[in-house]
Amino acid sequence: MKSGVIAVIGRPNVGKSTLLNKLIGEKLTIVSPKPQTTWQRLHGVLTTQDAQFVFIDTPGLETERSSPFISVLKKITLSAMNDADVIVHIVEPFITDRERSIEEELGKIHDKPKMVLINKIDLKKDKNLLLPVIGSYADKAVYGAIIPVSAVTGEGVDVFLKELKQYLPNDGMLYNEDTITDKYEKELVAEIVREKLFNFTREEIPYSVACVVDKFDETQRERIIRIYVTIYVEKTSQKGILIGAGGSMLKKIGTSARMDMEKLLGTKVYLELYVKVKEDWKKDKRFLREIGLEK
Ligand SMILES: Nc1nc2c(ncn2[C@@H]2O[C@H](COP(=O)(O)OP(=O)(O)OP(=O)(O)O)[C@@H](O)[C@H]2O)c(=O)[nH]1
Ligand SMILES: [Mg+2]
Repeated sequence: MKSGVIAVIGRPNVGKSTLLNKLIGEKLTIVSPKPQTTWQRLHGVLTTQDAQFVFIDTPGLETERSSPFISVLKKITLSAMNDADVIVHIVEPFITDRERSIEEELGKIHDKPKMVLINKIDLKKDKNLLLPVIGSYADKAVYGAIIPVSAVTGEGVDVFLKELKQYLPNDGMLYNEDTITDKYEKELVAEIVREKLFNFTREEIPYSVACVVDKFDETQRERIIRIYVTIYVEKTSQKGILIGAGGSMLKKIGTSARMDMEKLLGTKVYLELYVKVKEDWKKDKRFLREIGLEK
């Protein structure tokens, strides 16, 4: 049995989280069409007959903008890269200076194998158009393998796992064979609410909210789990938008989140959402620790 830890990195929105969910075959980590959806690192564990792959989903690497919060996210990605045995750089089927800048950073890491996955190939009808893209990632000889994949259709994922297996350094397993993640259910449900905020709200709102599970009551688990979540926003004006006219927005978020939670937890869920204002929560180290974004 071979095993190893694989950091899945890349620019925001390239499909890192979608790929991790596809690999594990469960919706573990949240996905949205907006950049910078993932804030946490999350382990997704895939155990096959002769190998155990521990994938780490990471926040997207922002190469052009900077802010104290972007630095917090970057630190999380760097820590995952540090802890990993293999680094997998996810890109879309093109190359720009932003991919080049990540490639350059990876070129400085000599003690770990690196691969690049060219994702979203389902969007390229003419596969011949991929050849120059593959060529441009081969240019600098940073990557041990360059593999076209689609995290949505699953195309290329087998080839990727086969190649990746050769790089796994350990003998034996790192996690129990039936473990699929390092996160508690309570942490996963907070993320589900955040995903709905990313999918249903606009502009700065999704980037201003943090979700905390105040209570996760599973004393009657067979019948129902009762979950109470507080959504923290940065400004009073955001609270109004989030609640919506007559509570309509909050209701929409709650219904959709509850359905996903029921799927994840395999039982009925009663969900209550509260909205509170917490100015400058992004600068509050203690709060960031509480939601798992600081050590
Ligand atoms: N067509 C297509 N869309 C994809 C594919 N993979 C991901 N997407 C879409 O790309 C968008 C971003 O996906 P995510 O998985 O959230 O991307 P991410 O890299 O985790 O993004 P951050 O967490 O923001 O860094 C979503 O709308 C996905 O549905 C793919 O293989 N094909
Ligand atoms: Mg993500």
